[in-house]
Amino acid sequence: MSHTLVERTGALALDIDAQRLLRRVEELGRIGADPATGGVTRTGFSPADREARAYLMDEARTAGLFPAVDAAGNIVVRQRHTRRPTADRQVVMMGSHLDTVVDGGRLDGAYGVIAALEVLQTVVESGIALPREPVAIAFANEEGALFPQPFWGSMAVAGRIAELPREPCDHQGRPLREALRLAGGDLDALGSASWPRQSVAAYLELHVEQGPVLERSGSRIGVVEAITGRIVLTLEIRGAAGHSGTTPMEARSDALAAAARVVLAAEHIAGRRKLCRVATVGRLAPHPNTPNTIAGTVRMTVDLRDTDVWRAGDAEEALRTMLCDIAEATGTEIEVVAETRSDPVSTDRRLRAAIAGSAEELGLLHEELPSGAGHDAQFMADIAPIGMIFVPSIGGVSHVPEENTAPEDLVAGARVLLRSALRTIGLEEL
Ligand code: HGY
Ligand code: MN
Ligand code: MN
Repeated sequence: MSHTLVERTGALALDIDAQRLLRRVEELGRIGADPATGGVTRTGFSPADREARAYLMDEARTAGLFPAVDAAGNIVVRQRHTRRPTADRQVVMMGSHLDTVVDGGRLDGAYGVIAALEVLQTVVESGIALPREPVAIAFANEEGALFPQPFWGSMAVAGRIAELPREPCDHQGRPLREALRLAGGDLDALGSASWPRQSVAAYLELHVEQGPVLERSGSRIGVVEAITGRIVLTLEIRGAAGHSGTTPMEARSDALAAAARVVLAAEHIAGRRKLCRVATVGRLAPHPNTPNTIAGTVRMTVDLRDTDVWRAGDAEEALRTMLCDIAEATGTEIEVVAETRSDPVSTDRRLRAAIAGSAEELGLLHEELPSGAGHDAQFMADIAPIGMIFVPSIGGVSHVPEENTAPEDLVAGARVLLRSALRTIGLEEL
């Protein structure tokens, strides 16, 4: 692996400021924290998300760096010169997301953003001139927990503007336009958030594993080989509301009873038939949701995942067939009212080698593994080679208040990100 372009600069001797990294992780983790549960809620473009964004931009400015918000609401942090990147003035981008799920953890996304800022600040403070500019980014609305377009910001950077809803709304139908403006974005200028072709030489994302693999094997670093594909169908089930006491069973079109069958169908598709790796109903909203009224409508989501796009497709087809059968059996109408898709992607061989080589140089046991979670990296793969670094999750849990990673692993991951970024910046053949 030739990274001589950087070796001569002495940059590979740089180290991050571990205490600064851990301080920022803790400070950021307090924003949107719920003392009752210990969880963090910073759904995309919510007031808590805006507070976290302001924190990141303040830290960047204090570090003498230049944060800027693009039209999609992404925060891009650069060093002094802000010349527009082009194919012959490339950047190496590092980042993740600040937004969270509801009552989630303080590391999912946020850790990767703080580590990217730490790496950028370390390089800029060294004064070492590098052949490519390192850039840190906080992608907007990766989770899609409030406004249900996950990977919003990375889709915009990757130029997938056409795939974004024209007038996006949250789950209650409230428009995104104003919330995006308050975050510094502009719904009418989304196209300006995409980066010129070839301007990003590579994208690296550091993230907590969110699963049990590294903890079980004892590896300190995960070299991600592929990121799962994901299909999320939003269903509307329409039955007939009615009095729970006076409506005979045979005269009902119970939307919630139909929804229950959909939940079991999703479990059956992945759990029993194993058509895809996992299937989950995470959101289920009956109306009117009162004890003595038969539910007239239900809104729910079905999340299907697999690293093989054909298997995910087979699972979707099986589900759609089962939805027809359930509708007929329950006398309801079941409509797919929205769907979001992200294809499985592989990481770049050269970046995997840079990550593995960096872990080895730092004496850290590492292994290759797939990601069962989706990440902004899988959209950045549209415009650049991608690499992903995992650190162990204690108990293998995430998207819950108990999400945690040992401080020494947080520091180790950031050190691998620094070294991998420097190796990548020095790669002649990108
Ligand atoms: O859902 C996911 O896989 C990620 O957390 N957005
Ligand atoms: Mn997540
Ligand atoms: Mn994440």
